[in-house]
Amino acid sequence: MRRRLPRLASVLTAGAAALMLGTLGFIGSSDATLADYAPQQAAPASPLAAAYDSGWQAGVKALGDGTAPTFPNVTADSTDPGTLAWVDGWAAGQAAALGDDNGDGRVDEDESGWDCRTMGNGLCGSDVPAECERAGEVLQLCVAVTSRPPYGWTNPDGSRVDNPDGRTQVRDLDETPGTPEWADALQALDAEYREHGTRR
Ligand SMILES: [Ca+2]
Repeated sequence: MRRRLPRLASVLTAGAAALMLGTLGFIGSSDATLADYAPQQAAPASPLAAAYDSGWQAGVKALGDGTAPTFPNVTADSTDPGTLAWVDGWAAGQAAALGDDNGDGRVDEDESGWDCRTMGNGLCGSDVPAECERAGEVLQLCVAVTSRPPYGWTNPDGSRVDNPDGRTQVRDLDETPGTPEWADALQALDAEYREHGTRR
């Protein structure tokens, strides 16, 4: 998690915050007031900055260990500049805590809050061998095939088949990585391993 300093400039984008207040039931059932979130440190230069900073702290506190942004449950005048600054601070504080670098409410793969172990396909860059870099939609299949050890089997007629490890097999494919034909070839390698990979 990374914390950035509050940016007062985003108070100027308060129009977006007002829309959020209007559409998400901000005015309504309530068990807290703005007074509950009074600034806990020396007052910044202006009331708007103080409201923003207070909102930031309240937002981070309300987020706790959560992984998705939340909305403040307080009653306030949604046209008041101080309220808008406070809500702006709330959203910015949560975005910073979550690592949602562009503040769009979602942590995407290229953002600092992304955890490759638990998000998306659960694969981290270091888990993806070079042979699978262009795998696209069949990435997981490719990673599975390339993870396999060398294996072989003896046919009923006595002939012997020995396959190299999965990475070598994928590298040796004639098809161009990323094409449907290549995906079909991966499927074939996978099927062959499932059929023969545990026999000796
Ligand atoms: Ca984002």
